[in-house]
Amino acid sequence: MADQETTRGRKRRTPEQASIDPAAIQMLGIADERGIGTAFSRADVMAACNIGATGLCCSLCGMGPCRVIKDGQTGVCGATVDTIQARNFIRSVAAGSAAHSDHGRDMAFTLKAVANGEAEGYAIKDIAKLRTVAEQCGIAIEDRSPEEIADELADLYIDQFGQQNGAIIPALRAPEKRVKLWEEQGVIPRGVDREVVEALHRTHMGDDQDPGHILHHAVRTSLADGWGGSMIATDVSDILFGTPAPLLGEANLGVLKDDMVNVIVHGHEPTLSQMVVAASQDPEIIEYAKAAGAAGINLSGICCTANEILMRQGIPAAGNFLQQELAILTGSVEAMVVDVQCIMQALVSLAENFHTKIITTSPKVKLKGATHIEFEETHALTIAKNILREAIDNYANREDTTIPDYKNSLIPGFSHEYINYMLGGSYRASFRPLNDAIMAGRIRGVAAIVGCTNPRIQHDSYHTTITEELLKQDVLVVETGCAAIANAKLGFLLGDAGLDRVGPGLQEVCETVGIPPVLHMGSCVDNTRILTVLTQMVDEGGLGDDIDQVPAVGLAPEWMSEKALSIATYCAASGAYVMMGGANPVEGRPDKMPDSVEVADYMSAGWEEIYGGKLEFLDDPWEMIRRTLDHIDKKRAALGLPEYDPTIFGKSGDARLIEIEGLSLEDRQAAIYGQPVAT
Ligand code: NFS
Repeated sequence: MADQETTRGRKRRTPEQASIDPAAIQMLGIADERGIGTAFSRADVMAACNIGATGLCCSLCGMGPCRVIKDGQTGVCGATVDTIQARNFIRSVAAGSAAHSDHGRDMAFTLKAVANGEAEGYAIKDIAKLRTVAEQCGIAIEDRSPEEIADELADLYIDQFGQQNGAIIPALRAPEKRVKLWEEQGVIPRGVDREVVEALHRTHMGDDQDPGHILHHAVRTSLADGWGGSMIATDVSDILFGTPAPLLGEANLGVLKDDMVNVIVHGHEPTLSQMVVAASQDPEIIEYAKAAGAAGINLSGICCTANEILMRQGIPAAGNFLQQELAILTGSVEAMVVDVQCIMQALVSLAENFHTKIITTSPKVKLKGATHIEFEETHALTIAKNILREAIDNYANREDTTIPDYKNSLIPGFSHEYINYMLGGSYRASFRPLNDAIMAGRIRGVAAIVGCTNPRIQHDSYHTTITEELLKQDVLVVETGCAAIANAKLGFLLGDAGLDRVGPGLQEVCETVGIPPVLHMGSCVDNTRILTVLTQMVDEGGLGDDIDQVPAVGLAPEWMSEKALSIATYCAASGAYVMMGGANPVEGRPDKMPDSVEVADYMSAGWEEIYGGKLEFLDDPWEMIRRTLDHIDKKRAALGLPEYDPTIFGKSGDARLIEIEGLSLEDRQAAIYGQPVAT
């Protein structure tokens, strides 16, 4: 592709080539003017190593690193390219699974502390969800206080990490047929930590060398994430902070304010950010900000922390992954408060050009040169207030600011509970209308567009190209993570604003139910909500008896993190067709070995045969769109559903009313019912 050629030639891209987001383009211009580097410019001058990027480098022992680039070449130990690629891949899956799951573990510990009155400022917000989840886990709920139930649930969740044998409990929520398949294949995780540790053991020098066998364990390790650690993280976040429901929010750098103390929370775990939200609304803190000459405190988020507080409290998102540096470049950020994951080390040196304080808070993550204020749940609110005071004290040091005048409104908060409710109404929550719409062909199928942004791809461009086209093709889109923020910035996540850009059948459904055509379902750990929706669609009936039969596809068009590889693997093993855009970590073949495609083949055709889902890496958004539609149509045909035909829809709902306006009563009745209605 043209952009990549440019990158390989180590020429700098213009801001317009680097991003499609006008706010990002403006800030990249300022970075260039001031000679300040960003991930975009570093990606331009740092060409990716094409030996490592395509999986041809093994650095697992001191005899190497070995680069397997010639026909017949192996590592010093004899390791073949397939073994090396499978080992590198599972190590990434293990790291991704570990990151999500450790987040889930911390949430479970917070639940335990809250249940025992040991966590300052927290409470059990969603008792209904606590009871539902506890019951699903076999915990008695009758005549017990929320704290008693939460205490037992927390213990059960904590046990899922260290369990040695059996099956982790949340995995059993999958459709019956899927659970049976996993049992037959021997991939149900025994315990979250056990699978991650075993992945590392198996890839130590001299252990597992059969690529298929290694990838088999990659599946088990990833399921420990999606149907284990991440699912626990989502459950506990909802119990403690409330299950999301639609509300109004805003996204992009334009949410920063010139006359207020701007504090950005960046990272992933909602334990800290929720407390910063609470502290920012404290009258004493607001007064403190006013005394410093500001109009108040303006809180916003970056990355998945943004999604957590956006979908629960409507706190604006300043941007997605690639905007963390750009936010600081505005000169208007008093403090960027980070916890874990997706935090660039470059933040500290970048912030030295401005007054911005980078504040680390997790005992697991420190950045040299940053201020460390360690977060402890026992006095969380006090610490959150201290962090905000630190930011307010820094307001006096602010110099010139350039805040881009770009932001867009959105409606986030589509938890699976809410989708169920909105489709059925309060007395009959149900997925029936969604299934019916798919079965009738009003909705052609469903696409989950998720994951990161990556400076090697024009920022936001794959996300938005794919979303835009699939909506025209009547595909309902659900989103999480940085993908959701990318499309929010383009206005797709706001009911009416996006509806003139979607196909006729999908438009009818959106108008009837009152939803945007793109549903924001949360952060990356909340991809588990998508698993739950797919399971409930299967349970509702009419779309087969397992996830692999549902006309649905998963896409991570601009992936970059190891967490994305874990998500992709558990989705494929759950029955979904998953496409990743950009770099393919199992692509490389030594010269003259074009037929040897074992690892890539195994993840595609091999997994499809076993799990009905598959994983592919593609670097062309239009090819991803083509394959998405092909797959959806193939699944529709397999279910015996009518062929997708957009010409038969778009004549009911609001469109119909507009069309018949001005007709006589009889003619209107004839238009609607085929004949006048006798009175
Ligand atoms: Ni997901 Fe969320 Fe964004 Fe990618 Fe990072 S924030 S956990 S990994 S970059 S989507």
